[in-house]
Amino acid sequence: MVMQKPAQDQIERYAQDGVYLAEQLLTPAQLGKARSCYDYVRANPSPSALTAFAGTEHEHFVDQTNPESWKLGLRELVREASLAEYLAELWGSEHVWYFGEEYFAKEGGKVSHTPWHQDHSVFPVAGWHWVNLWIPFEPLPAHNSLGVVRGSHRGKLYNGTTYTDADDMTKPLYPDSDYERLPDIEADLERDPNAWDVVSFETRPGDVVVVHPYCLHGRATIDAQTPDRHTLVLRFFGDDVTYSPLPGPHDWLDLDSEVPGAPLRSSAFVQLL
Ligand SMILES: O=C(O)CCC(=O)C(=O)O
Repeated sequence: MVMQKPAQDQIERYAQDGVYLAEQLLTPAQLGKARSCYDYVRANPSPSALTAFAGTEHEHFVDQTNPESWKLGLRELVREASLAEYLAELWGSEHVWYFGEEYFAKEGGKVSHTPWHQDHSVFPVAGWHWVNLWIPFEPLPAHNSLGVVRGSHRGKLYNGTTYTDADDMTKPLYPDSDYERLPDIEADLERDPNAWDVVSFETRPGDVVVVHPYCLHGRATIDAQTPDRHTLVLRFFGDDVTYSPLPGPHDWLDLDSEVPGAPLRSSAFVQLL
Protein backbone atom coordinates (compact mmCIF):
# COMPACT_ATOMS: atom_id res chain seq x y z
CA MET A 1 0.00 0.00 0.00
CA VAL A 2 1.45 3.37 -1.03
CA MET A 3 0.85 5.98 1.68
CA GLN A 4 0.22 9.33 0.01
CA LYS A 5 0.73 12.55 1.92
CA PRO A 6 -0.20 16.08 0.94
CA ALA A 7 2.84 18.08 -0.17
CA GLN A 8 3.82 21.11 1.90
CA ASP A 9 2.59 23.50 -0.81
CA GLN A 10 -0.80 21.72 -0.82
CA ILE A 11 -1.07 22.06 2.96
CA GLU A 12 -0.33 25.76 2.62
CA ARG A 13 -2.73 26.17 -0.30
CA TYR A 14 -5.52 24.48 1.64
CA ALA A 15 -5.03 26.87 4.53
CA GLN A 16 -4.83 29.86 2.21
CA ASP A 17 -7.32 29.07 -0.58
CA GLY A 18 -9.44 26.30 0.94
CA VAL A 19 -9.02 24.22 -2.22
CA TYR A 20 -6.48 22.37 -4.35
CA LEU A 21 -6.34 19.51 -6.83
CA ALA A 22 -4.86 16.24 -5.56
CA GLU A 23 -3.81 14.68 -8.84
CA GLN A 24 -4.17 10.89 -9.02
CA LEU A 25 -4.92 10.59 -5.30
CA LEU A 26 -6.92 7.45 -6.14
CA THR A 27 -5.64 4.44 -8.08
CA PRO A 28 -7.87 2.92 -10.80
CA ALA A 29 -8.79 0.09 -8.38
CA GLN A 30 -9.76 2.57 -5.64
CA LEU A 31 -11.76 4.66 -8.08
CA GLY A 32 -13.45 1.45 -9.23
CA LYS A 33 -14.52 0.79 -5.65
CA ALA A 34 -15.93 4.31 -5.39
CA ARG A 35 -17.79 3.80 -8.64
CA SER A 36 -19.31 0.48 -7.49
CA CYS A 37 -20.71 2.23 -4.41
CA TYR A 38 -21.95 5.08 -6.57
CA ASP A 39 -23.72 2.65 -8.94
CA TYR A 40 -25.22 0.81 -5.98
CA VAL A 41 -26.75 4.04 -4.70
CA ARG A 42 -28.15 4.98 -8.12
CA ALA A 43 -29.81 1.57 -8.25
CA ASN A 44 -30.86 1.71 -4.57
CA PRO A 45 -31.46 5.36 -3.67
CA SER A 46 -31.88 6.23 -0.01
CA PRO A 47 -35.16 7.68 1.33
CA SER A 48 -33.54 11.15 1.21
CA ALA A 49 -32.56 10.92 -2.48
CA LEU A 50 -34.04 13.73 -4.51
CA THR A 51 -34.30 15.20 -7.95
CA ALA A 52 -33.15 18.76 -7.43
CA PHE A 53 -35.03 21.36 -9.49
CA ALA A 54 -37.27 18.67 -11.01
CA GLY A 55 -38.81 19.65 -14.34
CA THR A 56 -36.34 22.47 -15.02
CA GLU A 57 -33.07 22.73 -16.92
CA HIS A 58 -31.30 22.44 -13.54
CA GLU A 59 -32.78 19.01 -12.76
CA HIS A 60 -30.24 16.61 -11.27
CA PHE A 61 -29.90 13.67 -8.89
CA VAL A 62 -28.61 14.12 -5.33
CA ASP A 63 -28.43 11.46 -2.64
CA GLN A 64 -27.00 11.42 0.87
CA THR A 65 -25.00 9.06 3.06
CA ASN A 66 -25.92 5.45 2.45
CA PRO A 67 -24.76 3.05 5.20
CA GLU A 68 -24.64 0.22 2.65
CA SER A 69 -21.97 2.02 0.61
CA TRP A 70 -19.66 2.21 3.60
CA LYS A 71 -19.90 -1.55 4.06
CA LEU A 72 -19.83 -2.30 0.33
CA GLY A 73 -16.62 -0.50 -0.50
CA LEU A 74 -16.12 3.01 0.89
CA ARG A 75 -14.56 1.65 4.09
CA GLU A 76 -11.94 -0.27 2.03
CA LEU A 77 -11.40 2.69 -0.25
CA VAL A 78 -10.73 5.01 2.70
CA ARG A 79 -8.32 2.49 4.22
CA GLU A 80 -6.51 1.53 1.01
CA ALA A 81 -6.02 5.15 -0.08
CA SER A 82 -4.88 6.07 3.49
CA LEU A 83 -7.32 8.95 3.40
CA ALA A 84 -7.47 9.39 7.18
CA GLU A 85 -3.68 9.62 7.46
CA TYR A 86 -3.62 11.99 4.49
CA LEU A 87 -6.17 14.31 6.11
CA ALA A 88 -4.55 14.17 9.55
CA GLU A 89 -1.42 15.52 7.85
CA LEU A 90 -3.38 18.10 5.87
CA TRP A 91 -4.98 19.61 8.99
CA GLY A 92 -2.45 18.75 11.69
CA SER A 93 -5.20 16.81 13.51
CA GLU A 94 -4.50 13.76 15.63
CA HIS A 95 -7.92 12.19 15.03
CA VAL A 96 -10.09 11.88 11.94
CA TRP A 97 -13.80 10.99 11.62
CA TYR A 98 -15.87 10.07 8.61
CA PHE A 99 -18.89 12.40 8.39
CA GLY A 100 -20.64 10.93 5.35
CA GLU A 101 -20.97 11.17 1.60
CA GLU A 102 -23.12 12.68 -1.12
CA TYR A 103 -23.84 11.59 -4.68
CA PHE A 104 -24.43 13.95 -7.61
CA ALA A 105 -25.48 13.09 -11.17
CA LYS A 106 -26.02 15.55 -13.97
CA GLU A 107 -27.03 13.86 -17.21
CA GLY A 108 -28.16 14.80 -20.70
CA GLY A 109 -25.79 17.65 -21.51
CA LYS A 110 -28.05 20.53 -20.50
CA VAL A 111 -28.05 20.81 -16.71
CA SER A 112 -27.03 24.25 -15.61
CA HIS A 113 -24.93 25.26 -12.63
CA THR A 114 -25.19 23.86 -9.10
CA PRO A 115 -26.31 26.72 -6.83
CA TRP A 116 -23.42 28.47 -5.10
CA HIS A 117 -23.49 27.71 -1.38
CA GLN A 118 -21.48 26.83 1.73
CA ASP A 119 -22.09 23.43 3.32
CA HIS A 120 -21.77 25.06 6.76
CA SER A 121 -25.11 26.74 6.15
CA VAL A 122 -26.65 23.28 6.67
CA PHE A 123 -24.02 21.61 8.87
CA PRO A 124 -24.31 23.01 12.41
CA VAL A 125 -20.57 22.99 12.99
CA ALA A 126 -17.55 25.20 13.56
CA GLY A 127 -13.86 24.40 13.16
CA TRP A 128 -11.14 24.28 10.57
CA HIS A 129 -10.56 20.50 10.33
CA TRP A 130 -13.06 19.79 7.58
CA VAL A 131 -12.87 18.53 4.02
CA ASN A 132 -14.96 17.48 1.05
CA LEU A 133 -13.17 15.12 -1.32
CA TRP A 134 -14.93 15.80 -4.64
CA ILE A 135 -14.40 12.73 -6.81
CA PRO A 136 -15.62 12.98 -10.43
CA PHE A 137 -15.77 9.78 -12.48
CA GLU A 138 -15.57 11.45 -15.91
CA PRO A 139 -12.61 13.51 -17.16
CA LEU A 140 -13.70 17.13 -16.77
CA PRO A 141 -12.49 20.31 -18.44
CA ALA A 142 -12.22 23.12 -15.91
CA HIS A 143 -15.43 24.76 -17.11
CA ASN A 144 -17.46 21.61 -16.23
CA SER A 145 -15.76 21.12 -12.88
CA LEU A 146 -16.59 22.37 -9.39
CA GLY A 147 -16.16 26.13 -8.98
CA VAL A 148 -14.79 27.36 -5.65
CA VAL A 149 -14.35 30.95 -4.46
CA ARG A 150 -10.75 31.02 -3.39
CA GLY A 151 -10.23 31.85 0.29
CA SER A 152 -13.96 32.06 1.08
CA HIS A 153 -13.55 29.52 3.92
CA ARG A 154 -12.00 32.44 5.82
CA GLY A 155 -14.90 34.78 5.11
CA LYS A 156 -18.44 35.17 6.38
CA LEU A 157 -21.05 32.44 6.61
CA TYR A 158 -23.97 33.42 4.36
CA ASN A 159 -27.54 32.23 4.56
CA GLY A 160 -28.13 28.87 2.84
CA THR A 161 -30.14 28.35 -0.33
CA THR A 162 -33.44 26.48 -0.35
CA TYR A 163 -32.06 24.50 -3.32
CA THR A 164 -35.62 24.35 -4.65
CA ASP A 165 -36.29 27.48 -6.68
CA ALA A 166 -34.68 27.37 -10.13
CA ASP A 167 -35.63 31.02 -10.67
CA ASP A 168 -34.01 32.15 -7.44
CA MET A 169 -30.93 30.11 -6.55
CA THR A 170 -30.09 32.39 -3.63
CA LYS A 171 -33.53 32.18 -1.97
CA PRO A 172 -32.69 32.17 1.76
CA LEU A 173 -32.95 28.91 3.64
CA TYR A 174 -33.44 30.83 6.90
CA PRO A 175 -35.62 33.79 5.86
CA ASP A 176 -36.09 35.04 9.43
CA SER A 177 -32.44 34.97 10.44
CA ASP A 178 -29.74 37.63 10.46
CA TYR A 179 -27.59 35.67 8.02
CA GLU A 180 -26.83 37.70 4.91
CA ARG A 181 -28.42 36.46 1.72
CA LEU A 182 -26.07 34.58 -0.64
CA PRO A 183 -24.64 36.79 -3.36
CA ASP A 184 -25.75 35.89 -6.90
CA ILE A 185 -22.29 34.71 -7.91
CA GLU A 186 -23.44 33.20 -11.20
CA ALA A 187 -25.07 36.46 -12.33
CA ASP A 188 -22.02 38.44 -11.20
CA LEU A 189 -19.73 36.12 -13.19
CA GLU A 190 -21.90 36.42 -16.28
CA ARG A 191 -21.52 40.20 -16.11
CA ASP A 192 -17.82 40.05 -15.29
CA PRO A 193 -15.85 36.76 -15.30
CA ASN A 194 -13.44 38.32 -12.78
CA ALA A 195 -16.13 39.48 -10.37
CA TRP A 196 -15.23 36.59 -8.02
CA ASP A 197 -11.91 34.80 -7.59
CA VAL A 198 -13.19 31.40 -8.72
CA VAL A 199 -10.93 28.42 -9.18
CA SER A 200 -11.91 25.28 -11.14
CA PHE A 201 -9.62 22.42 -12.07
CA GLU A 202 -9.45 20.25 -15.14
CA THR A 203 -9.60 16.71 -13.76
CA ARG A 204 -8.76 13.17 -14.89
CA PRO A 205 -10.34 10.09 -13.29
CA GLY A 206 -8.37 9.46 -10.08
CA ASP A 207 -7.94 13.18 -9.39
CA VAL A 208 -9.70 14.60 -6.34
CA VAL A 209 -10.72 18.19 -5.70
CA VAL A 210 -9.89 18.79 -2.03
CA VAL A 211 -12.19 21.55 -0.85
CA HIS A 212 -13.13 23.06 2.48
CA PRO A 213 -16.95 22.85 2.67
CA TYR A 214 -17.18 26.34 4.21
CA CYS A 215 -15.90 27.71 0.86
CA LEU A 216 -18.51 29.10 -1.49
CA HIS A 217 -18.80 26.43 -4.16
CA GLY A 218 -21.09 25.50 -7.04
CA ARG A 219 -21.23 25.59 -10.82
CA ALA A 220 -20.08 22.22 -12.32
CA THR A 221 -22.42 22.81 -15.26
CA ILE A 222 -22.63 20.20 -18.01
CA ASP A 223 -22.80 20.76 -21.76
CA ALA A 224 -22.12 19.09 -25.10
CA GLN A 225 -18.45 18.59 -24.20
CA THR A 226 -19.34 16.83 -20.92
CA PRO A 227 -22.91 15.58 -21.34
CA ASP A 228 -22.84 13.52 -18.13
CA ARG A 229 -21.12 14.20 -14.83
CA HIS A 230 -21.20 11.76 -11.92
CA THR A 231 -19.50 12.72 -8.67
CA LEU A 232 -19.05 11.16 -5.26
CA VAL A 233 -18.23 13.49 -2.37
CA LEU A 234 -16.65 12.10 0.82
CA ARG A 235 -16.68 14.27 3.95
CA PHE A 236 -14.35 14.06 6.94
CA PHE A 237 -13.57 16.15 10.02
CA GLY A 238 -10.94 16.33 12.73
CA ASP A 239 -10.17 17.42 16.28
CA ASP A 240 -11.16 21.07 16.33
CA VAL A 241 -14.72 20.63 15.04
CA THR A 242 -17.51 21.55 17.42
CA TYR A 243 -21.28 21.93 17.42
CA SER A 244 -22.49 25.38 16.40
CA PRO A 245 -26.26 25.87 16.13
CA LEU A 246 -27.96 27.09 12.97
CA PRO A 247 -31.39 28.74 12.73
CA GLY A 248 -33.01 25.60 11.24
CA PRO A 249 -33.54 22.04 12.48
CA HIS A 250 -31.05 19.27 11.73
CA ASP A 251 -32.98 16.14 12.65
CA TRP A 252 -30.86 14.17 10.17
CA LEU A 253 -27.96 14.48 12.67
CA ASP A 254 -28.14 12.55 15.92
CA LEU A 255 -25.43 14.25 17.99
CA ASP A 256 -24.21 13.24 21.46
CA SER A 257 -24.31 16.87 22.62
CA GLU A 258 -25.95 20.02 21.28
CA VAL A 259 -24.22 22.39 23.66
CA PRO A 260 -22.60 25.10 21.50
CA GLY A 261 -18.85 24.43 21.42
CA ALA A 262 -19.18 20.71 22.30
CA PRO A 263 -16.95 18.41 20.23
CA LEU A 264 -18.90 16.96 17.30
CA ARG A 265 -19.64 13.36 18.27
CA SER A 266 -22.23 10.81 17.23
CA SER A 267 -22.35 7.05 16.90
CA ALA A 268 -23.04 7.77 13.21
CA PHE A 269 -19.50 9.10 12.65
CA VAL A 270 -16.87 6.39 12.17
CA GLN A 271 -13.64 7.30 13.92
CA LEU A 272 -10.80 6.46 11.55
CA LEU A 273 -7.83 7.64 13.61
O1 LIG B 1 -21.16 18.36 -7.46
C1 LIG B 1 -21.97 19.26 -7.29
O2 LIG B 1 -22.76 19.61 -8.19
C2 LIG B 1 -22.06 19.98 -5.99
C3 LIG B 1 -21.09 19.51 -4.97
C4 LIG B 1 -21.34 20.09 -3.62
O3 LIG B 1 -22.09 20.99 -3.43
C5 LIG B 1 -20.62 19.55 -2.48
O4 LIG B 1 -19.75 18.70 -2.67
O5 LIG B 1 -20.91 19.98 -1.33
